[in-house]
Amino acid sequence: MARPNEEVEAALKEHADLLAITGGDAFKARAYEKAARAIGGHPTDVSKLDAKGLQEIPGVGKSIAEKVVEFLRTGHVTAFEETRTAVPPGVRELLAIPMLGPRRAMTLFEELGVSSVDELLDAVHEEKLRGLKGFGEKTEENILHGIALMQQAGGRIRIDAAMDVAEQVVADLSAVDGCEGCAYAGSLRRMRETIGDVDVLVAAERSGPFMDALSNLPYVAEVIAHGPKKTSIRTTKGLQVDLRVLPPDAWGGGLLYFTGSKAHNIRIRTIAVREDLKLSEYGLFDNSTGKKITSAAEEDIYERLGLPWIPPTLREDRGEIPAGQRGELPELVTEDDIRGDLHTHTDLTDGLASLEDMVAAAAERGYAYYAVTDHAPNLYMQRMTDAKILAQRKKLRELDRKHRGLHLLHGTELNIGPDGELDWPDDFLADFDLCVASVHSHFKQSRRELTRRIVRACENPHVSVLGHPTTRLIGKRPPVDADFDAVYEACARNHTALEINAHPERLDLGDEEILRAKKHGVKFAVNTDAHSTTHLPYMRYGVGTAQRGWLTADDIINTWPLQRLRRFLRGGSR
Ligand code: DGT
Ligand code: CA
Ligand code: CA
Ligand code: ZN
Repeated sequence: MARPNEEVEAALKEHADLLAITGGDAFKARAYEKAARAIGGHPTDVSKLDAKGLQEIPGVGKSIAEKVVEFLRTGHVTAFEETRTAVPPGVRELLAIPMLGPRRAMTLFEELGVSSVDELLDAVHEEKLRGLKGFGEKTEENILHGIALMQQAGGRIRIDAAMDVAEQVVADLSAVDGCEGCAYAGSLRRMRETIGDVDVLVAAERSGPFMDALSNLPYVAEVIAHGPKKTSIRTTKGLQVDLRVLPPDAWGGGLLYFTGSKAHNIRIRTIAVREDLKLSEYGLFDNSTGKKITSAAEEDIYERLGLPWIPPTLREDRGEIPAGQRGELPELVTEDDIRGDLHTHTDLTDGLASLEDMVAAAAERGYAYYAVTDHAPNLYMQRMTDAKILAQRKKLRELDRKHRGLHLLHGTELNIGPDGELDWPDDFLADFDLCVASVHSHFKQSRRELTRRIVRACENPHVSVLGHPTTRLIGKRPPVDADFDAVYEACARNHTALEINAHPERLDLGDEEILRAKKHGVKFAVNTDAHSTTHLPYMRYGVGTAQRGWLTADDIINTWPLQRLRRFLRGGSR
């Protein structure tokens, strides 16, 4: 995704929040929020557009377009400064707390003088929030929960943001003279759902030029440490990048060590010790003579330890080492195995791109099939009607004829109501090629209610996929409290696939849940839930998460040929 789009999105969103805080025009705040979202999801780089071009983006009028141009030219917007200075930095800090919201942040400041997360915690514990206007019974609990979520995320960042930075650094350092190899390692190579810092490795004879190059990159805000072995910087967005330069003949040893995980490293080091070998970041050595055995490639080191090469996404000490010793590692799904996306939206509901544009982007990705699944009527704010969805079906069938090699499926994303009820009667659902069903509200029901509700939806014969099953938003909203073993059981029994939602904010199911679900013999679908053409490439994060859950292509219905997928969608097992 184009970096400038995200930066503009963040700037406009902040302004919208600050307007809401200062009691400004609510209409104006909403306009900024809408424009922020549209620009964030715009398929092309907005820094290449002038004010006129910007105004062609839905929701961007003349006044906002001019401010975006100024922001892109100077990095700030003069007209925003006044609102910005009216809000103390501490209140801006409060805005980062999930579930608090701008208005309550301002009330806390005005009524209680609270201007930091710590002060807010004190105020809650001293029961000072009770009786404040707009703070209900549950607010205290929600605030404490929001702060806990924020601190749990502990400065870790979303995988897509880390990936953007890592790929940029790798490209920039690969262009430096003397570079014989460059890659990112650490949690990002293992595709963990959040990333603490980015670890980059370079293979080269001399380290100096790379350490200097990193420190001088334009997006570096601070050099934390600069040395011959390791240099660490912080980017303008606050992400730390660690660089290590290795001699080319020690590449494999270094890559293995710095990929981790630490738990995996400790395990394989124990195997080395048993064979009187020593494994370090420099490679594998004979313990008695100190002579180097091998270090150039990861494969050679694993082989000398009696192991096949272990894919980074499995290196978490979750049984991959004994499985490798037995020759029983799974043949992991790859992005190449994915033949289509089964959960996507258009601007008929809350998507940002037209049906035509979404389909063209899917064709561009070389998919064999592609499902359009706009929201159904029970999400009232989306204003779906029978007539609208049927008109879309007709349009989609026509488009399907124009796209050779890409088969279009007409689906919908149903809303699982509080009692597990769905939007349309069964005979209407029967005419869709595919129904995804998801929970979008009533997250706080009791465990029994939630379990019954989700199971009931999965039992509907027309539902083929349970969308974002736990509804968690990483760092923002916890998973719902349901008996997921019962849900997975019901999905297996009813041939309902569990979604692995690939959006980096969701990654739902996550790796641990996938491992648990697989034991029930259930199938999965890796979907992007794209609301814009720029979201389709999120597929890679879904596949990474599926790999971390030890899944093969056979476990995932959207790797299957169309005929087999269709049998599954009709309710058959294979
Ligand atoms: P992160 O950055 O928190 O998302 O997670 P990682 O896994 O990238 O951890 P990081 O950046 O602290 O270190 C990168 C890799 O270096 C880690 O996965 C394994 C290796 N490593 C770091 N410290 C140690 C250590 O004390 N012992 C061992 N065996 N390996 C370590
Ligand atoms: Ca790291
Ligand atoms: Ca690190
Ligand atoms: Zn969706």
